[in-house]
Amino acid sequence: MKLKLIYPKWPKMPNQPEFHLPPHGPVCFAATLPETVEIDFIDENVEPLVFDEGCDLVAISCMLTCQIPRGWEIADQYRALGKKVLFGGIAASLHTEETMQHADAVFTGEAEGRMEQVLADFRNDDLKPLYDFLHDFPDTALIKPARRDILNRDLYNYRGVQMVDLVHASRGCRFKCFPCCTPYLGGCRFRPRPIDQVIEELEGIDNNRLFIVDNSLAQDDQWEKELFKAMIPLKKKWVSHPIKDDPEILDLAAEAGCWYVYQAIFDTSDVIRNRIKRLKERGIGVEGTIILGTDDHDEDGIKRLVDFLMDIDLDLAEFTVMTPFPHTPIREQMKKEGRILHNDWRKYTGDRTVFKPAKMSVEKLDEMHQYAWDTFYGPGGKELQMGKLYMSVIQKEIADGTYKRPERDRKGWKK
Ligand code: B12
Ligand code: SF4
Repeated sequence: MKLKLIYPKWPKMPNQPEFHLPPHGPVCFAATLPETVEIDFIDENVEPLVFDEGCDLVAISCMLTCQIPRGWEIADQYRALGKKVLFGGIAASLHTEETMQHADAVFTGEAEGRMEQVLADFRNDDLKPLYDFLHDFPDTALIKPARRDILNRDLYNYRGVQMVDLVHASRGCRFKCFPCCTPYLGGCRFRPRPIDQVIEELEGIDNNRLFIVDNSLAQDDQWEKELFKAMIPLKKKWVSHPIKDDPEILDLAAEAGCWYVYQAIFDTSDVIRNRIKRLKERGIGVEGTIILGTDDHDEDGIKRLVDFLMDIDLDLAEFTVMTPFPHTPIREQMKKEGRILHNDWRKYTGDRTVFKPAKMSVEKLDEMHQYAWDTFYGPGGKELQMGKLYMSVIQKEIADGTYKRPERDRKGWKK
């Protein structure tokens, strides 16, 4: 059976350098399919989609709200050609009813252990409009190594620099932060994968640089310590969401190759200042993720926050405008207050204001968002700072003998 698996294009944030990471949802989904399924994968962010008919079933994987309208367009076009279309991924779970209008079947939730039935229904011409597994979580031991072999790896490097490969060691999140839909999707119970399976997957990835995309690694101290200890011999270099701010765990993370972490920064407190200091003392870089436009932010507050970020010497900052994504606590609150301006999902990119801010106009918040990027990075933009972080990883790799120089051919950089 031939399956065309598509990851639709989404609008990138103009302040971000134009690089692409290999998608993770589609390769994890691919790992849930029987080997008899022949997969033709297209990531429309890095290559053009050709509407060919040489497939039995079209599967569309969407992660972001701003990506799903393009998914619907693709589905409509394929269905007009007489092809059956199956949707899945995070955004399909967040926009289920709308997506059902463009699909023969929508799958919500996690796919491990569920695809045999869906494929059997397809073969019997009996696809159900909805396969709802949203809050029925599979055993994490069923998660197999992602099918990275379906990716065209040459498309995921940036000016000759090897980008990261994505991997995850757990699902679910114990926390319930106001802007986040992850508890709705993955549940509020931390669900780690068996560590030996994670290590086996890491060993099999032909890339020394990884992005561990788990929601937060700071969910279970014992598990986190065991994971980092098991990772030390691999000598991988990795980026992740927060790790626990605990001296022993931070030491282990550094030893296990932690290169930099994403750290949400909401205020200018000493708690944040000291947390960043402890990471940097261990050679771990920090990319702050900063949401602008919360109800306590006015123009002055945002200026003070940006000054603080420069003062604590963050390596990178990612500024987004608060966005009421579906199934988040903040959306529920704003709906009640009548502050959501529209549901034009293509504009839910995280870099434009789609709600009425409490202490500013919409235009002022957009202006302050740009102010934050320009002031923090100056004329070199994020590219210059990213270059520095990549130099730091190259130095770490040279120090432990894992550095591989990129190859070059006549046309330019290869890998
Ligand atoms: C990795 C990640 C990224 C990476 C993506 C890299 C890449 N190329 O894929 C990067 C860093 C680029 C990114 C960016 C952003 N992200 Co992000 N990201 C994530 C994260 C942490 C993990 C996603 C993931 O890989 N999960 C693991 C995989 C295995 O799970 P999965 O995709 O659900 O796949 C399973 C099933 O869904 C199913 N499945 C998948 N595909 C298919 C297809 C079919 C046909 C079927 C049947 C099943 C199926 O099978 C898989 C195995 O069970 C999620 C949070 C989360 N925990 O999910 C946020 C998340 C998706 N991101 C989010 C956001 C907000 C963003 C940003 C907008 C802003 C930001 N700063 O966070 C930016 C995008 C800005 C822009 N416009 O450019 C939100 C989404 C909000 C929304 N509704 O759009 C999330 C949910 C986090 C949150 N805080 O709420 N992100
Ligand atoms: S923002 Fe991170 S820590 Fe908070 S609920 Fe979402 S995934 Fe969990």
